Amino acid sequence: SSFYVASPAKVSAATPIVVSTTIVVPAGETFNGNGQTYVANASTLGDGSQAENQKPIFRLEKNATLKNVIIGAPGADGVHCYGNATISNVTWQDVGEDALTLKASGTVNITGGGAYKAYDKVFQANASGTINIKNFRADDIGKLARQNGGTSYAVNFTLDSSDISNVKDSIFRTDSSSSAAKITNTRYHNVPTLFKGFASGKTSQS
Ligand code: ADA
Ligand code: CA
Ligand code: CA
Ligand code: CA
Repeated sequence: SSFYVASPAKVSAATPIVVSTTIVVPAGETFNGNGQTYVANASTLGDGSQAENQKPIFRLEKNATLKNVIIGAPGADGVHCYGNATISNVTWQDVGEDALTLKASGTVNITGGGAYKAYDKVFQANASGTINIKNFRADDIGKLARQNGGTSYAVNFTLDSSDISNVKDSIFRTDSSSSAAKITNTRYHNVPTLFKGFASGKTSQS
């Protein structure tokens, strides 16, 4: 027979880029993902479970920028920032062990994008510094940001003009009496606690 069957229109998203070795963004440089989706090779970087010591998909050296990236599953250990970083329009569709870690002191400015399905933490501060989150969406998470447990250095957290929903624990959590957190102009749905562990006078919400 001689039926002619047309190919279906291509409507699905492009195939994800499977990252087998951490992509390093050198100091001061910008990595623009142009909206493409990146996932970890589970056997080399990590399966995105709650097991510690998975590797990141992206490692940003000081003053690097990551923009227009979608991180899919498995997300492994997400993004590691060694000092100041700019994170613009990055979406974690299914956060792995966590989404982003401040590994060396600096300021991380996260603008736009979002994070979904984080069993525990989205942003993890393992060094002193500042984490500013703006125009962000997060849903189905444990905590939005957490200073590494038992540490006493200072971390300043801010959250502005964002939409946060379905949180199990809190927005910001620390064990350090010198850390601070400020939330402005943000919408919540099903968020039990905004701040956990901060000293009195170190938090504000408006
Ligand atoms: C946990 C763990 C830390 C560190 C952190 C992280 O808090 O206790 O040692 O691994 O996760 O950076 O994911
Ligand atoms: Ca962890
Ligand atoms: Ca997840
Ligand atoms: Ca981690």
